[in-house]
Amino acid sequence: MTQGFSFAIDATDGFARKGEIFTPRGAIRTPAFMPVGTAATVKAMFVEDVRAAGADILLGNVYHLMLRPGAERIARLGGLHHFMRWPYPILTDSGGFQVMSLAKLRKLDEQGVTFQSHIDGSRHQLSPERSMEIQDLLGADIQMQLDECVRLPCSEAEAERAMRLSLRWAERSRKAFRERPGRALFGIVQGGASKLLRIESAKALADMDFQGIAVGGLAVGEPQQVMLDMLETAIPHLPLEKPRYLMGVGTPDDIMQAVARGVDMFDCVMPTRAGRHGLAYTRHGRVTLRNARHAEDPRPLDEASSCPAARDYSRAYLHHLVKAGEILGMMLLTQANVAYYQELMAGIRTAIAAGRLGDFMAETREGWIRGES
Ligand code: PRF
Repeated sequence: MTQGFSFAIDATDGFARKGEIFTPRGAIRTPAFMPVGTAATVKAMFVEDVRAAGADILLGNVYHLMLRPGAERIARLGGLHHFMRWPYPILTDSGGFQVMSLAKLRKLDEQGVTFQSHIDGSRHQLSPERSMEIQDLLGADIQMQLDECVRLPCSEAEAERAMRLSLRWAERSRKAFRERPGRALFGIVQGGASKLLRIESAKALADMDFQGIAVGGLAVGEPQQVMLDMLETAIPHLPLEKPRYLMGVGTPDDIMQAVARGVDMFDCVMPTRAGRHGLAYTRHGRVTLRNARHAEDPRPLDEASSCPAARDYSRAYLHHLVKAGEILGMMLLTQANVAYYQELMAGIRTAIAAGRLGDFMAETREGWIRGES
């Protein structure tokens, strides 16, 4: 166990857990949602507002930061926390997933991935060892092993090859991880849509010295039920006492369903990306502000929200800002969405503590449906 990093569960409801991860940079209340801060910024938001919305931890990306401005440069400037003025915990993703979705001319072999930058075409290499070095230079509190995520659907043979490669990279990542007080390394379960492969991956990672375990390779094109089946299959083989992180998920409903199956942490671009595209997530469901029906609607997104963006601005004004392509529209909607996701997580945690997660999920879904007009 890494000194200075710990996880304590204080309530359970079925498979769902409520707890806290303790790090020297602060506590992370779980189940937690991590806003995505890909390029050392949660796009369109001040870090003070991200914090005020209730976020305990942000996600950063090795892939983007190694290309621009560079991990060594960030280290010289005092590390990622200081650079972006976020003194609380940061988790960094290892880069493989982003290489596969963003880079050009990718080549993957046993050693790692070679690719061309999507920014300027320059050539780069990422191995488990280099990814760990970069995450150390950034100063990430929670670091991720390098893995290979295959898109679904894919053949069993392809899923098996990527899962086994990811296990070998897990070993290499573990060896290369720079142990420092309060810093943690998470392994990543792969295995496509195969229950047997998922179980094998989960068991192998459970036996390795990780401080937490992520489930990767989901929300990559499969129906929600397949994702939930894979979680139900893999999670019973993971250690009870370590945090579990479902990578890149998801919609508010995905999150509630995954929590009910024992997931503790999430990240997703959905609230921030949707905000930049005129889409709001609220207690009353999704609101497409571009729609003409909001043009003269004086009501706010959510009169009861603690977020000023959701509570104090009319839908008519937000509609106008979005239609006019005004930057403030993106800022307000991003803020409202990040706040909604954090309110949802707070509601989930309270419900688990009260042993009423099922009721909370039903009430929350009812709110989304009732609000649709
Ligand atoms: N692996 C890594 N990062 C990820 C994923 C993965 O499988 C996903 C899949 N949803 C999102 N982000 N390293």
